[in-house]
Amino acid sequence: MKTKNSERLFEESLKRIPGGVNSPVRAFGAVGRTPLFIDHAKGSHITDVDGNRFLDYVGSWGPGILGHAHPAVVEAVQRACVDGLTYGAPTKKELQLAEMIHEAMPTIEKVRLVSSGTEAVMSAIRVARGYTGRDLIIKFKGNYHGHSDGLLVKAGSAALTTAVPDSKGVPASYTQNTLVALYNNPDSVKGLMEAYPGQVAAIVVEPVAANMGVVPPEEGFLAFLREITRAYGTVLIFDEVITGFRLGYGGAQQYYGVEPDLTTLGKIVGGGMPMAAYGGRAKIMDQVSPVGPVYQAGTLSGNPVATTAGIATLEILRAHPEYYGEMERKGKQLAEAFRERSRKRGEAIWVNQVGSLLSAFFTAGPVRDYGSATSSDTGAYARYFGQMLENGVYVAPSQFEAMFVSVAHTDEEIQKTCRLLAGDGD
Ligand code: KE4
Repeated sequence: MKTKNSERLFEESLKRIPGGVNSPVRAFGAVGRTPLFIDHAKGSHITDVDGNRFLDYVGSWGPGILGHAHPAVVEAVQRACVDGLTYGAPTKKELQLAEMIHEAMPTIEKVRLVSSGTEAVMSAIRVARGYTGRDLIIKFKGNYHGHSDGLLVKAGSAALTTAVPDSKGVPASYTQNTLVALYNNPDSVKGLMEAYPGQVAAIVVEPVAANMGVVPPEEGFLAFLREITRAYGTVLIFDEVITGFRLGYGGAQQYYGVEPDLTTLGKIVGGGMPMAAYGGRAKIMDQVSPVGPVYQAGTLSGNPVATTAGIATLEILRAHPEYYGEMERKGKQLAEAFRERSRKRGEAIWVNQVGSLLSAFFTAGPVRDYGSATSSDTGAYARYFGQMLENGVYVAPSQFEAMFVSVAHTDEEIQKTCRLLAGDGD
């Protein structure tokens, strides 16, 4: 596979951009290869600057649920652009998108549009603290909620102590209000809530974890979180930046039937443009300035072009509920192909799949939390990544990311991938 143009661009980018990329995972560090610079994308495929065309299972880490450059979305954005790119003033599109979000997820009685998932989660936590008057938050090991200081943490030494920074540049004082629990481990949550009774403002959770690879909630885990937060007057925040409009039009909260107090959204809600959102119960969201005392603002919040892309995307998903069943069927076929690969090759592979989200962990499994996920053989994953790339299939360049199926992946493309996964070549 020719990659000289990507190599040249990468070399030059390294001089101007840290790591040559604008987000670390894109650097292909975990798979030991030169990152591919993408030239264009359409439907289920991306094409790099050397003309290599790939079947894309990254989909920009989630936004690409309709496939790349969906004609209706592109047309709507093109039309919106000629009316002006940004006004810094309210528009009817923001109200239209807010109504669509509420209609899809009724727990979101009021919503603020922002520009990234990081901003959405950071703001939701601030609102939860403002609403409860408490400082502590609980997050889960292996869950990722963007790069705001208080969330770039790892568990402290003792189980019940506050977290420590997981990044240089984050002062320890910024993480002393963050506690870390274990995903799918109710006792770890109970221990923290009992150790800090009435002091925890919020529990923030990925209702399906997708940043340690895909790890679904075990039966009753989300309902347990709902119960214990209610008992302690703690705000339950579902970080649905990935699962929102992905697991179904109503997201994980509809899929699992558990209602959070606040929800964060991103990726799909912006249709591929820089937009995210946070929202929930009106009594909580009315804490937000200018109505309430919790400040949050943004120059490009609710940007008219981004809201257009989001509205066009959600309109298509709303009009086609059958898409979710189709994507789930394809996700199951891919999961089965990985299991067949494991049987045929005697390779330790554990697959978690929920709807159009899946991850193959190169470990015997079961993978149900951070510890079991990180027992994976990342070298085996890197070899699998290289095999797929050489065969024209682009999967996440990291064991700890998800594989995304889109509406645009055809049955023929899924079958081709399954044959490749099962080692039957093309
Ligand atoms: P952004 O700030 O990257 O828009 O969103 C942060 C975020 C928040 N919550 C969840 C559950 C997320 O998955 C993310 C971001 N996801 C990663 C992929 N796992 C983005 C990819 C990247 O960092 O380049």
